Amino acid sequence: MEFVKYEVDGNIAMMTIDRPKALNALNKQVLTEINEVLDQVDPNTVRCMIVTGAGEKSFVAGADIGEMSVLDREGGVAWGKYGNDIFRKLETLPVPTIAAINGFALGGGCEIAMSCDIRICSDNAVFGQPEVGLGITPGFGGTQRLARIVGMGRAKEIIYTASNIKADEAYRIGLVNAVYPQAELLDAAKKLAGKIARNAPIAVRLSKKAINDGLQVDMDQAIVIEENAFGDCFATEDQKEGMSAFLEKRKEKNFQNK
Ligand code: DAK
Repeated sequence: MEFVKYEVDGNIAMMTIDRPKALNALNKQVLTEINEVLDQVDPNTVRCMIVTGAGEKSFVAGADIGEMSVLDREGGVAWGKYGNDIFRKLETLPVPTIAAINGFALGGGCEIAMSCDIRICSDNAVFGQPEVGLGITPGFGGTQRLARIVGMGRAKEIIYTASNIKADEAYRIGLVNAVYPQAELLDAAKKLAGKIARNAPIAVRLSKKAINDGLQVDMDQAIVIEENAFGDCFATEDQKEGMSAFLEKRKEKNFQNK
Protein backbone atom coordinates (compact mmCIF):
# COMPACT_ATOMS: atom_id res chain seq x y z
CA MET A 1 0.00 0.00 0.00
CA GLU A 2 1.27 3.43 -0.89
CA PHE A 3 -0.40 5.74 1.60
CA VAL A 4 -1.60 3.67 4.55
CA LYS A 5 0.62 1.56 6.78
CA TYR A 6 -0.67 -1.24 8.93
CA GLU A 7 1.48 -2.76 11.64
CA VAL A 8 0.65 -5.17 14.44
CA ASP A 9 2.81 -5.34 17.55
CA GLY A 10 1.62 -8.12 19.86
CA ASN A 11 -2.08 -7.52 20.15
CA ILE A 12 -2.01 -3.77 19.34
CA ALA A 13 -2.44 -2.65 15.74
CA MET A 14 -1.54 0.72 14.26
CA MET A 15 -2.90 2.25 11.09
CA THR A 16 -0.88 5.25 9.86
CA ILE A 17 -2.13 7.54 7.11
CA ASP A 18 0.97 8.66 5.28
CA ARG A 19 0.58 11.04 2.37
CA PRO A 20 2.97 13.81 3.38
CA LYS A 21 2.73 15.83 0.14
CA ALA A 22 -0.91 16.67 0.95
CA LEU A 23 -0.73 16.66 4.77
CA ASN A 24 -2.28 13.18 4.72
CA ALA A 25 -5.43 14.38 2.93
CA LEU A 26 -7.88 11.67 1.95
CA ASN A 27 -8.04 11.05 -1.76
CA LYS A 28 -9.82 8.05 -3.23
CA GLN A 29 -6.71 5.89 -3.05
CA VAL A 30 -6.12 6.69 0.63
CA LEU A 31 -9.73 5.82 1.42
CA THR A 32 -9.46 2.58 -0.56
CA GLU A 33 -6.31 1.63 1.33
CA ILE A 34 -7.95 2.45 4.69
CA ASN A 35 -10.79 0.15 3.66
CA GLU A 36 -8.31 -2.62 2.83
CA VAL A 37 -6.62 -2.21 6.22
CA LEU A 38 -9.97 -2.41 8.02
CA ASP A 39 -10.64 -5.69 6.23
CA GLN A 40 -7.32 -7.01 7.54
CA VAL A 41 -7.92 -6.22 11.22
CA ASP A 42 -8.40 -9.58 12.88
CA PRO A 43 -10.40 -9.41 16.14
CA ASN A 44 -9.05 -12.84 17.07
CA THR A 45 -5.59 -11.38 17.52
CA VAL A 46 -5.91 -7.59 17.63
CA ARG A 47 -7.26 -6.13 20.88
CA CYS A 48 -6.97 -2.44 20.07
CA MET A 49 -6.10 -0.36 17.00
CA ILE A 50 -4.47 3.07 17.00
CA VAL A 51 -5.20 5.36 14.05
CA THR A 52 -2.69 8.14 13.44
CA GLY A 53 -1.11 10.31 10.75
CA ALA A 54 2.52 10.33 9.68
CA GLY A 55 4.68 13.32 10.59
CA GLU A 56 4.37 16.00 13.23
CA LYS A 57 2.20 18.50 11.41
CA SER A 58 -0.94 16.77 10.31
CA PHE A 59 -3.19 13.91 11.29
CA VAL A 60 -5.40 14.27 8.20
CA ALA A 61 -5.97 17.68 6.54
CA GLY A 62 -9.35 16.65 5.19
CA ALA A 63 -10.72 15.11 2.07
CA ASP A 64 -8.65 15.91 -1.02
CA ILE A 65 -9.94 19.28 -2.22
CA GLY A 66 -8.44 18.89 -5.69
CA GLU A 67 -10.24 15.61 -6.26
CA MET A 68 -13.53 16.95 -4.88
CA SER A 69 -13.40 20.20 -6.85
CA VAL A 70 -14.58 18.59 -10.09
CA LEU A 71 -17.48 16.57 -8.70
CA ASP A 72 -21.05 17.10 -9.86
CA ARG A 73 -24.11 16.36 -7.70
CA GLU A 74 -24.13 12.66 -8.49
CA GLY A 75 -20.39 12.44 -7.94
CA GLY A 76 -20.74 14.26 -4.60
CA VAL A 77 -23.35 11.79 -3.36
CA ALA A 78 -21.20 8.85 -4.52
CA TRP A 79 -18.06 10.32 -2.90
CA GLY A 80 -19.93 10.87 0.37
CA LYS A 81 -21.19 7.31 0.33
CA TYR A 82 -17.75 5.93 -0.50
CA GLY A 83 -16.19 7.66 2.51
CA ASN A 84 -19.15 7.17 4.82
CA ASP A 85 -19.26 3.41 4.26
CA ILE A 86 -15.57 3.17 5.17
CA PHE A 87 -15.87 5.44 8.22
CA ARG A 88 -18.89 3.45 9.38
CA LYS A 89 -16.86 0.27 8.98
CA LEU A 90 -14.21 1.88 11.20
CA GLU A 91 -16.81 3.02 13.74
CA THR A 92 -18.32 -0.45 14.00
CA LEU A 93 -15.03 -2.37 13.81
CA PRO A 94 -15.21 -5.25 16.29
CA VAL A 95 -12.00 -3.93 17.88
CA PRO A 96 -11.68 -0.78 20.00
CA THR A 97 -9.98 2.13 18.25
CA ILE A 98 -7.98 5.13 19.46
CA ALA A 99 -7.34 8.13 17.22
CA ALA A 100 -3.92 9.58 18.09
CA ILE A 101 -4.30 13.01 16.49
CA ASN A 102 -0.88 14.43 15.79
CA GLY A 103 -1.70 17.77 14.15
CA PHE A 104 -4.34 19.07 11.72
CA ALA A 105 -7.62 17.16 11.91
CA LEU A 106 -9.75 19.16 9.52
CA GLY A 107 -12.88 18.15 7.63
CA GLY A 108 -12.50 14.47 6.78
CA GLY A 109 -9.61 14.36 9.29
CA CYS A 110 -11.85 15.39 12.17
CA GLU A 111 -14.46 13.01 10.80
CA ILE A 112 -12.19 9.95 10.72
CA ALA A 113 -11.08 10.77 14.28
CA MET A 114 -14.73 10.93 15.34
CA SER A 115 -15.29 7.47 13.84
CA CYS A 116 -12.82 6.10 16.38
CA ASP A 117 -13.92 5.14 19.88
CA ILE A 118 -11.48 7.37 21.77
CA ARG A 119 -9.56 10.48 20.70
CA ILE A 120 -6.33 11.79 22.20
CA CYS A 121 -4.19 14.48 20.61
CA SER A 122 -0.89 16.30 20.58
CA ASP A 123 -0.67 19.86 21.88
CA ASN A 124 -0.29 21.22 18.32
CA ALA A 125 -3.49 19.53 17.10
CA VAL A 126 -6.07 21.69 15.32
CA PHE A 127 -9.64 20.57 14.73
CA GLY A 128 -12.32 21.94 12.47
CA GLN A 129 -14.97 21.38 9.88
CA PRO A 130 -14.02 23.97 7.25
CA GLU A 131 -16.46 22.67 4.63
CA VAL A 132 -18.98 25.54 4.53
CA GLY A 133 -16.08 27.82 3.67
CA LEU A 134 -15.51 25.61 0.63
CA GLY A 135 -19.17 25.74 -0.34
CA ILE A 136 -20.05 22.24 0.84
CA THR A 137 -21.42 20.54 3.93
CA PRO A 138 -19.33 18.13 6.00
CA GLY A 139 -19.73 14.89 4.09
CA PHE A 140 -18.05 12.06 5.98
CA GLY A 141 -20.27 12.11 9.05
CA GLY A 142 -19.36 15.52 10.52
CA THR A 143 -22.94 16.78 10.68
CA GLN A 144 -23.90 13.67 12.63
CA ARG A 145 -20.97 12.62 14.81
CA LEU A 146 -19.77 16.03 15.99
CA ALA A 147 -23.17 16.85 17.53
CA ARG A 148 -23.28 13.46 19.20
CA ILE A 149 -19.84 13.97 20.75
CA VAL A 150 -19.80 17.66 21.76
CA GLY A 151 -23.53 18.50 21.72
CA MET A 152 -25.66 20.23 19.11
CA GLY A 153 -24.94 23.85 20.03
CA ARG A 154 -21.16 23.52 19.90
CA ALA A 155 -21.29 21.36 16.76
CA LYS A 156 -23.43 23.93 14.98
CA GLU A 157 -21.08 26.74 15.97
CA ILE A 158 -18.01 24.84 14.76
CA ILE A 159 -19.66 23.82 11.48
CA TYR A 160 -21.46 27.12 10.67
CA THR A 161 -18.42 29.29 11.42
CA ALA A 162 -15.88 26.90 9.87
CA SER A 163 -13.56 27.97 12.70
CA ASN A 164 -10.72 25.81 13.83
CA ILE A 165 -10.23 24.95 17.47
CA LYS A 166 -6.99 24.11 19.21
CA ALA A 167 -6.17 21.11 21.35
CA ASP A 168 -7.02 22.72 24.70
CA GLU A 169 -10.46 23.79 23.45
CA ALA A 170 -11.03 20.33 21.93
CA TYR A 171 -10.26 18.90 25.36
CA ARG A 172 -12.52 21.39 27.13
CA ILE A 173 -15.53 20.47 24.98
CA GLY A 174 -14.90 16.73 25.14
CA LEU A 175 -13.84 16.20 21.54
CA VAL A 176 -10.64 14.60 22.83
CA ASN A 177 -10.04 12.75 26.08
CA ALA A 178 -6.49 13.99 26.67
CA VAL A 179 -3.74 16.21 25.25
CA TYR A 180 -0.04 15.29 25.23
CA PRO A 181 3.18 16.87 24.03
CA GLN A 182 3.73 15.69 20.45
CA ALA A 183 6.72 13.52 21.40
CA GLU A 184 4.64 11.64 23.97
CA LEU A 185 1.47 11.10 21.94
CA LEU A 186 2.15 7.69 20.44
CA ASP A 187 3.50 6.27 23.69
CA ALA A 188 0.37 7.53 25.44
CA ALA A 189 -1.80 5.92 22.76
CA LYS A 190 0.08 2.62 23.12
CA LYS A 191 -0.22 2.77 26.90
CA LEU A 192 -3.97 3.35 26.66
CA ALA A 193 -4.28 0.58 24.06
CA GLY A 194 -2.34 -1.72 26.40
CA LYS A 195 -4.73 -0.96 29.26
CA ILE A 196 -7.67 -1.89 27.02
CA ALA A 197 -5.91 -4.98 25.68
CA ARG A 198 -5.40 -6.37 29.19
CA ASN A 199 -9.16 -6.77 29.63
CA ALA A 200 -11.43 -9.50 28.29
CA PRO A 201 -11.58 -8.73 24.55
CA ILE A 202 -15.07 -10.13 23.97
CA ALA A 203 -16.43 -8.08 26.87
CA VAL A 204 -14.73 -4.95 25.51
CA ARG A 205 -16.08 -5.66 22.02
CA LEU A 206 -19.61 -6.26 23.31
CA SER A 207 -19.41 -3.08 25.41
CA LYS A 208 -18.46 -1.12 22.28
CA LYS A 209 -21.38 -2.57 20.35
CA ALA A 210 -23.82 -2.00 23.20
CA ILE A 211 -22.78 1.65 23.57
CA ASN A 212 -22.89 2.30 19.82
CA ASP A 213 -26.15 0.45 19.18
CA GLY A 214 -27.81 1.68 22.37
CA LEU A 215 -27.31 5.33 21.44
CA GLN A 216 -29.37 4.81 18.29
CA VAL A 217 -32.54 3.63 20.08
CA ASP A 218 -34.69 4.60 23.07
CA MET A 219 -33.72 3.60 26.62
CA ASP A 220 -36.11 0.64 26.81
CA GLN A 221 -34.58 -0.93 23.71
CA ALA A 222 -31.08 0.13 24.75
CA ILE A 223 -31.35 -1.71 28.03
CA VAL A 224 -32.33 -4.88 26.16
CA ILE A 225 -29.20 -4.50 24.03
CA GLU A 226 -27.19 -4.31 27.25
CA GLU A 227 -28.94 -7.33 28.76
CA ASN A 228 -28.12 -9.42 25.71
CA ALA A 229 -24.48 -8.32 25.67
CA PHE A 230 -24.21 -9.09 29.38
CA GLY A 231 -25.78 -12.50 28.86
CA ASP A 232 -23.48 -13.31 25.95
CA CYS A 233 -20.47 -12.79 28.22
CA PHE A 234 -21.56 -15.73 30.36
CA ALA A 235 -21.07 -18.01 27.37
CA THR A 236 -17.36 -17.07 27.24
CA GLU A 237 -14.34 -18.67 28.85
CA ASP A 238 -13.03 -15.21 29.65
CA GLN A 239 -15.94 -14.56 32.03
CA LYS A 240 -14.96 -17.72 33.93
CA GLU A 241 -11.34 -16.63 33.97
CA GLY A 242 -12.09 -13.04 35.06
CA MET A 243 -14.33 -14.08 37.93
CA SER A 244 -12.12 -17.01 39.00
CA ALA A 245 -9.14 -14.67 39.18
CA PHE A 246 -11.09 -12.36 41.48
CA LEU A 247 -12.31 -15.19 43.71
CA GLU A 248 -8.85 -16.78 43.87
CA LYS A 249 -7.32 -13.34 44.63
CA ARG A 250 -5.14 -13.76 41.53
CA LYS A 251 -3.81 -10.56 39.93
CA GLU A 252 -2.79 -12.15 36.64
CA LYS A 253 -5.63 -12.97 34.31
CA ASN A 254 -5.25 -15.06 31.24
CA PHE A 255 -7.94 -13.85 28.87
CA GLN A 256 -8.02 -15.99 25.75
CA ASN A 257 -10.49 -13.99 23.64
CA LYS A 258 -12.81 -16.99 23.85
N1 DAK B 1 -6.64 18.46 -0.01
C1 DAK B 1 -5.64 18.49 -0.91
N2 DAK B 1 -4.42 18.99 -0.64
C2 DAK B 1 -4.20 19.49 0.58
C3 DAK B 1 -5.20 19.49 1.58
C4 DAK B 1 -6.48 18.94 1.24
N3 DAK B 1 -7.48 18.88 2.13
N4 DAK B 1 -4.69 20.07 2.68
C5 DAK B 1 -3.43 20.39 2.39
N5 DAK B 1 -3.12 20.05 1.13
C6 DAK B 1 -1.86 20.24 0.43
C7 DAK B 1 -1.68 21.70 0.01
O1 DAK B 1 -2.35 21.95 -1.20
C8 DAK B 1 -0.18 21.76 -0.15
O2 DAK B 1 0.18 21.16 -1.38
P1 DAK B 1 1.30 21.86 -2.35
O3 DAK B 1 0.78 23.20 -2.62
O4 DAK B 1 2.55 21.86 -1.52
O5 DAK B 1 1.35 20.94 -3.53
C9 DAK B 1 0.32 20.85 0.96
O6 DAK B 1 -0.77 20.01 1.31
C10 DAK B 1 0.77 21.60 2.20
O7 DAK B 1 -0.31 22.45 2.57
P2 DAK B 1 -0.13 24.02 2.84
O8 DAK B 1 0.99 24.57 2.02
O9 DAK B 1 -1.46 24.64 2.69
O10 DAK B 1 0.34 23.99 4.37
P3 DAK B 1 0.07 25.10 5.46
O11 DAK B 1 0.89 24.70 6.64
O12 DAK B 1 0.28 26.48 4.90
O13 DAK B 1 -1.47 25.00 5.83
C11 DAK B 1 -3.51 23.78 6.36
C12 DAK B 1 -1.96 23.79 6.43
C13 DAK B 1 -4.00 22.40 6.86
C14 DAK B 1 -4.08 24.87 7.28
C15 DAK B 1 -3.95 24.03 4.90
O14 DAK B 1 -3.26 23.11 4.05
C16 DAK B 1 -5.40 23.83 4.69
O15 DAK B 1 -6.18 24.72 5.02
N6 DAK B 1 -5.76 22.71 4.07
C17 DAK B 1 -7.14 22.43 3.73
C18 DAK B 1 -7.89 22.06 4.97
C19 DAK B 1 -9.32 21.81 4.65
O16 DAK B 1 -10.09 22.72 4.26
N7 DAK B 1 -9.69 20.56 4.85
C20 DAK B 1 -11.06 20.19 4.71
C21 DAK B 1 -11.26 19.64 3.37
S1 DAK B 1 -12.96 19.50 3.11
C22 DAK B 1 -18.51 15.37 1.19
C23 DAK B 1 -17.57 14.38 1.45
C24 DAK B 1 -16.45 14.69 2.17
C25 DAK B 1 -16.25 15.98 2.62
C26 DAK B 1 -17.19 16.93 2.36
C27 DAK B 1 -18.31 16.65 1.65
N8 DAK B 1 -19.68 15.07 0.43
C28 DAK B 1 -19.70 13.95 -0.37
C29 DAK B 1 -20.80 15.99 0.52
C30 DAK B 1 -15.06 16.31 3.28
C31 DAK B 1 -14.58 17.57 3.10
C32 DAK B 1 -13.32 17.95 3.61
O17 DAK B 1 -12.61 17.26 4.26
